[in-house]
Amino acid sequence: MQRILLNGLAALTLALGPVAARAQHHDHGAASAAPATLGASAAVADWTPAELRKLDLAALKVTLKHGEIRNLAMPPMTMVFHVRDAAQLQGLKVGDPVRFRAERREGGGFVVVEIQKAD
Ligand SMILES: [Cu+2]
Repeated sequence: MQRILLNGLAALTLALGPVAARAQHHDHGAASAAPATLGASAAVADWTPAELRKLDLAALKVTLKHGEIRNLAMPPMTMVFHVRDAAQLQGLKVGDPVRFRAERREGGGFVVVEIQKAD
């Protein structure tokens, strides 16, 4: 009985193996294709998903709970960013899902060069 079960599992693993391998290759292909569709802006700074946690219009600062920022080699975290242009914060409110592009700022810290509400 147990022998039959093990044989069954082995057959299942063999059957699923190639499917899993193909799925991984598919994901990898999709990820590497993404920067090409974003065009030149991807070379400047990647779009990163985040949640808007705090807005300080007077100080031109936002607190973002952000995903990995590839162009800054930064892992996901919650932190404060400077904002270059206050106009980009119009229509955004705390709790909004957003996407943004950030760069290292002259004089320290990081600056959001573009931010928009995510769908
Ligand atoms: Cu960060």
